[in-house]
Amino acid sequence: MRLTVAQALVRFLEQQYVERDGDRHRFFAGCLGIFGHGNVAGIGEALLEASQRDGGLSYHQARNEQAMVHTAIGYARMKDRLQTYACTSSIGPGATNMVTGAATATVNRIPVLLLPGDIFATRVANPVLQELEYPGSLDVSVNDAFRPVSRYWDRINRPEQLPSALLAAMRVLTDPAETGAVTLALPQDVQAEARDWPEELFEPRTWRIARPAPEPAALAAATEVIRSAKRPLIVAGGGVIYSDASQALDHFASATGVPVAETQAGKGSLPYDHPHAVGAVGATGTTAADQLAEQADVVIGVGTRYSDFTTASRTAFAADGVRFVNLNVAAFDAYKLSALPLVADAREGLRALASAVGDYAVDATYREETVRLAREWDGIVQQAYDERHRPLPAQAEVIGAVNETSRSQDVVVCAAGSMPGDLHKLWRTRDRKGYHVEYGYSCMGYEIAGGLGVKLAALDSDEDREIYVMVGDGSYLMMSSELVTAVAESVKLIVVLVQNHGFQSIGALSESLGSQRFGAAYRYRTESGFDGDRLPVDLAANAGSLGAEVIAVRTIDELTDALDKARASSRTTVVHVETDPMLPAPDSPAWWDVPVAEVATIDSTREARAEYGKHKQHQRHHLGPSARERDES
Ligand SMILES: Cc1ncc(C[n+]2csc(CCOP(=O)(O)OP(=O)(O)O)c2C)c(N)n1
Ligand SMILES: [Mg+2]
Repeated sequence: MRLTVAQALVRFLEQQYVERDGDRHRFFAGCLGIFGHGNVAGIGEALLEASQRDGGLSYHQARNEQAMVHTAIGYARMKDRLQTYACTSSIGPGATNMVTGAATATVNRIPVLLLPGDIFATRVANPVLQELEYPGSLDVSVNDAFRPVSRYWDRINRPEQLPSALLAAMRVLTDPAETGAVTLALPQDVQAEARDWPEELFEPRTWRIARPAPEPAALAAATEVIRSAKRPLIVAGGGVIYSDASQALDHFASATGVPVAETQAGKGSLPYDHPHAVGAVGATGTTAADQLAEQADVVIGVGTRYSDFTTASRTAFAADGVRFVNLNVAAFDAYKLSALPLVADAREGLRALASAVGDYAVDATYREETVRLAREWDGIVQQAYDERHRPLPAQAEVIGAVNETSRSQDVVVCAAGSMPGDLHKLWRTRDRKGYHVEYGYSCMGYEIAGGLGVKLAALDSDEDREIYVMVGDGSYLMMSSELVTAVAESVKLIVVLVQNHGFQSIGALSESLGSQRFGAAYRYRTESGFDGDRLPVDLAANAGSLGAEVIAVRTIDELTDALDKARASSRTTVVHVETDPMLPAPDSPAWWDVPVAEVATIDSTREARAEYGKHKQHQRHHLGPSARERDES
């Protein structure tokens, strides 16, 4: 078949399928893109042809290249990584705008295929517009910046290279241990070059998503440690969700009585009111999970990468001789914290463990303790939901109103600011896909664009889900552009825009570290800093100008009414609510390691440094069971 490189690439993408548990479907839902001279006549032309044939790859116009990667991530995460979008950009700034998106995907282990245009392979006309010339090598372009943030990176300098690059890209995208951003840089001249391709390249190809089983010896060792545990705790991460292991987790926890705590990506592994759920763990954890973590003798990590938020910067698991058993499909994560590694799919691993531990169960007092602690925390949550602060509500009340007016299958989406921590602790998740907080990269600007991807995924799966995007004023200002895309695609989102006049999460952090909220508020500059009046910024008017319906509210009662209206509407609706940033949500005493200046002229900094030093003493390296324990065993 005689096709251009771009036409061949698009035809190949159309024929890629994945299969898991007997379910087979296309891997690419479509291609998001913004055109410029680096892709308009190459990939752009190929997508135009695709739009004119049955089953051709669909094209979706985005407003910002970073945002379109977020949309692809939101989609792929909602689809448990079994389906995603490709993203095409021009060269130069269009391409580098995607670098942050690539990092977001790779940190979160979410598959996205990035197709940045690249400078001429032939170099006849160089430097092309937007080419950054690197005097030390004409082989370098800005697209080399994708290398460290991609799990596979390639540049197609000759048409003949395309087939092997495509197969390598698919292997990585569909490998649960390897997956992340895959970047194929496409020089703009090569995209338009034609060649005779072998027919086999365009035949349907099915990639089976592996569910590796644990190795018997590793399973036996893990079983022995778990059976010896008096105060075990499961830390459920994103891997539980992607592997669709909630039922297996429920079964394991119910049979053994081991309590289940959740990371940000793992929240929703069990419903919040499951008898063995103890909620969020770590720096933004519940008092229940964090107290159990502190005293746990065996921590069973399932599908978690143990970020510093999960381990409270390695202070959460404080018991002498605490051991870790890590069930993870990626060996890299399974070996963390000197754990006994169980390299396997989460669902298969949990099933194997459930049968291997036999009649093991925690004793009744521990079980009662976990239930009591979880119940106590739930009471604290209800109180936080029900406070009626005046004149402005607390953020926790806003979360409560959204939670209580949403249905169990609806999805809350968030990424950065003070809301992710509050949601982690306070959101009552009732559906395994009901909680979608991007906290691997905590990328401001993910919220609306990511929410759009979540909604597209729900629509494609014929699922009736409202998507509640919760976004701070800071994140909104950084990237609200995809409201326009949602309007253009007639995809409905409910956006709850929380106005608190600045980067208040960082303000609170700054204050706690003795830096006096420096640079965190949105105010006019005066001679002494940004401490003048509040800015006359009207984000409600801004959202309206982008084509969304807007409802501005002042109280929680008004918010509840507005949320009802937003749900009844068929259009994307932004609910604007102002909150009091000085009303923090309830929390556990957990710590987060953010270093404070060792010397300073400012008293508040010196005091914070002294406090910092105290916390540092509790930080653990987790290099393995102590020598004494090794001798005993
Ligand atoms: C792209 C990006 N830049 C900077 C940060 C650091 N950061 C984390 S939260 C935050 C402030 C967010 O402000 P807003 O959305 O208003 O939420 P609030 O903190 O007020 O709750 C900043 C600057 C980040 N996470 N992402
Ligand atoms: Mg804010």
